[in-house]
Amino acid sequence: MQPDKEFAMDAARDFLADTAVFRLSGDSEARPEPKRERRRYRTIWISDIHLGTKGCNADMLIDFLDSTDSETMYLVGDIIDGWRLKKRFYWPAEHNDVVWRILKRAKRGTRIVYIPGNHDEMFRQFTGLDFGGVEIRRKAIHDTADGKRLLVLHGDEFDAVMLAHRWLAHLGDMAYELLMGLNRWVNAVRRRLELPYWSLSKMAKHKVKNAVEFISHFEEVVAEQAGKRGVDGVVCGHIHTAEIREIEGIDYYNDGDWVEGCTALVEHFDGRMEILHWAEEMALRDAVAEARAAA
Ligand SMILES: [Mn+2]
Repeated sequence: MQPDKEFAMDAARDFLADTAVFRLSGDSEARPEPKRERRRYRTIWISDIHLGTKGCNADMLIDFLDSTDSETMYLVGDIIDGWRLKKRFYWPAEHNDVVWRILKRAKRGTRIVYIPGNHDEMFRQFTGLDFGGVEIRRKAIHDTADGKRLLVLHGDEFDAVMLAHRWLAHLGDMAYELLMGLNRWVNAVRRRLELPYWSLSKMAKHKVKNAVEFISHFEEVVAEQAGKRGVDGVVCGHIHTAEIREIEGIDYYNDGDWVEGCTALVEHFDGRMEILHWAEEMALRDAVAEARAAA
């Protein structure tokens, strides 16, 4: 092993030990994987999980991971919220279970590419290395089954270009945290009333004109930059807004988040792309099971 790689591995081990990420619940997950038929996809993209924060919807993500499989899986950044963890340590068993499931996927043969984002940028120093079958990369090129070249990156690299909107992003951050707190309350009540999961900020985002402008501007900037790099399309995360949209001949894909939207981007075996809204998928599955039980 090269000395700098050795150094990086030591640093990685120190970081993981510091944040206690991999030593909290022994050597396996708290909740075993159920034996369930899995939907198979060619590719899965997920991002903005924010493990280590209360906002993370780990339960729903675990359900998603237990229900799907793919040849390749991209983790498109903000998987672990390193900055938040440094401020206040928060790491429940379900967050460990997410990490275990991803590592087990790699062991079973799924190619896993991890592209750290701005909240887990401490992992960017390990770009080029592989940990337990997980490739850490700054960005990636994905070739779809129908011959399209897609640039895959987190998306914060365009924050500088979005400078004009930065004050809004800041304001947005505070409002967002407030909203997330409210979102948890609303859904705790809804759960008790046996009502389905409902995304408050998803609604708010679409109601607030500025936020809508910010999002569409971000999408245009990302698509334009991707076009300059000569690819057919781009996959990113970062703004927690799932989308499939063509912008001036460039395919723009955003896989959303697992804080409130709970979405994943998938590629079918024929190259067709789709956004899965997991709360809806779970509700549908429950309705089918209920109907079967009643029949
Ligand atoms: Mn981000």
